[in-house]
Amino acid sequence: MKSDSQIQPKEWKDKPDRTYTIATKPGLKFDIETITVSAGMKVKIIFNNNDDMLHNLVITKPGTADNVGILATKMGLSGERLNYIPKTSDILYHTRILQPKESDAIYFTAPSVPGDYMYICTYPGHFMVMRGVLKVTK
Ligand SMILES: [Cu+2]
Repeated sequence: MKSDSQIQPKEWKDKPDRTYTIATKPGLKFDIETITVSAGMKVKIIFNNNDDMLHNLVITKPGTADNVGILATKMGLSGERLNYIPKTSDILYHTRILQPKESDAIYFTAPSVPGDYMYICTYPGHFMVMRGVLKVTK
């Protein structure tokens, strides 16, 4: 399996507080649809694309997932090259777009504001169903 994992931030002296592995399932699904973390926690998400389609994992600000998905869909032919990541401040963290059987990892500090941060796949046509929630608690 090819892996282009991003590198853990240097300022993290220790391992992430939490590591999650999320995979894809047939029918445009993430196999984990809820993750709960505390505000400010250091999180690593490994994303494995087990499917035979292209997918990414994009974490969005509360209430913005649908708009982000629509923006990505409008990227047209340049979308794949840009990982279907539209230019918007509503995206907090994201993997690259993964070919079938590829894997990627992202490291981030959980938002300081509690709330439901939806994660979606922004490949065109997927965001309506391919979604989960990163729940940030105090
Ligand atoms: Cu997808």
